[in-house]
Amino acid sequence: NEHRSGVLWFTGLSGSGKSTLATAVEKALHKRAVRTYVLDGDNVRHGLNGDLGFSPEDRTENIRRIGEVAKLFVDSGVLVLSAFISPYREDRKQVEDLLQADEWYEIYVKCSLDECEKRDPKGLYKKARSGEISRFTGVSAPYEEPENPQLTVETDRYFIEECVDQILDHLRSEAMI
Ligand code: GGZ
Repeated sequence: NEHRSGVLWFTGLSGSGKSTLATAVEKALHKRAVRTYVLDGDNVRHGLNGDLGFSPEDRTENIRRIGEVAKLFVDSGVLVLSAFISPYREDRKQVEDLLQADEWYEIYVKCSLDECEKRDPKGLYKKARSGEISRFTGVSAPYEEPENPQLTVETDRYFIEECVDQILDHLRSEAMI
């Protein structure tokens, strides 16, 4: 099964659904025999980036290393699905610049802060509001929305399955799969 390697870069607030979407898209791609790898906090922030926190400098370094790792996977022919807040436009641009134009797909996982806070799956927004967690994205740290993402999926308006279909349609239209 022919497919081009590249990076689907999911960016958005905590609780917007980045990892859920990346995993669901991966499952759909596996049915089409596409080789994939999901990079997210679970497999990166504990190991490779275990030394990094959430200061602006650490977030930048977090994204830089993830970008380099994603590039290695792309070189090996894999389609990478990366799910990090990646709040800074400049940091995302640095990753984009590591790749060829047709290897980079920025996907904005758009969800209102209000809805993310309602979901609050790990209770982190609550802790951020009470001050127990400082510099929390959307509450006490910035999130810079993408200006020209290849695709925006609105998880507060559509079901996850619909967002997955939107992403697959886009990949097909780009002859990625
Ligand atoms: C934002 C934080 C913070 C702070 C811990 N700000 O919903 P989660 O829990 O599972 O996803 C969030 C994750 C963000 O890590 P990233 O590597 O994606 O961030 S960045 O791209 O900005 O480097 C959240 C948890 O870590 N978390 N403290 N202060 N999210």
